[in-house]
Amino acid sequence: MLRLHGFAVSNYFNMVKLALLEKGLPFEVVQVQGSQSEAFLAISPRGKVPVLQTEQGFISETSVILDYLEEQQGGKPLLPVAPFERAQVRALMREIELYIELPARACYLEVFFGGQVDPAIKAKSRADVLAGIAALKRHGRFAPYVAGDRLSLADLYFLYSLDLACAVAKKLFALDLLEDFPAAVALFALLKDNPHVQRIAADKELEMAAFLAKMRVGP
Ligand SMILES: N[C@@H](CCC(=O)N[C@@H](CS)C(=O)NCC(=O)O)C(=O)O
Repeated sequence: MLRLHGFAVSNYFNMVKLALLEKGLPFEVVQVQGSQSEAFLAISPRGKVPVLQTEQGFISETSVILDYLEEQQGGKPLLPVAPFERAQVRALMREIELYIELPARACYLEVFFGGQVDPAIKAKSRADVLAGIAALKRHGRFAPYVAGDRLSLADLYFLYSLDLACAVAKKLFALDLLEDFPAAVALFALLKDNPHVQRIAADKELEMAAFLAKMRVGP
């Protein structure tokens, strides 16, 4: 059986978990946080979660795990069949990851863990996240899902990245990223009704307080 290593507060872990649940693939969770311990680096070269354990070995990097599940394991497809449409989904995934999640991540220390982020990094994060949101407005179809009329891998990146970027923008920049983005608001509402999304949110809630306490660096 597939084993998914990670923890319920991790947004990347939750992307893979939602894919597994949507596909109806059996899996078990191995509870672990990313680390630089020798033992963990042996299964995840950069020490990050998620990691998928298969019969052949370990796979790290969320987008690669998602591709593997798509190619190998059957279940409900989360990529379209036509190569051009698949490319659009993959481009949207990449755009959300590189231009929204990663710039927002530069500020998680201050927003969630009580630390301080250098003002220059915050200014760059603000500009980059705004440019990323503009790109998503340009490229996303929101019909009603990010890439069209079906749930796809792009929705997993949307769901578990935009929420964090919104928290960063609200707390550090007093900005509402969804203010002029009604299609994104509607998609969040739609996804919130999905029972697998609800289960993941409940699992996350159970672990949240302990995780925040463990990560806290400030007063
Ligand atoms: N590029 C990685 C990013 C995964 C990632 O950032 N995971 C975080 C948890 S959400 C992590 O493991 N952080 C621990 C660390 O950086 O030491 C992926 O796509 O899977």
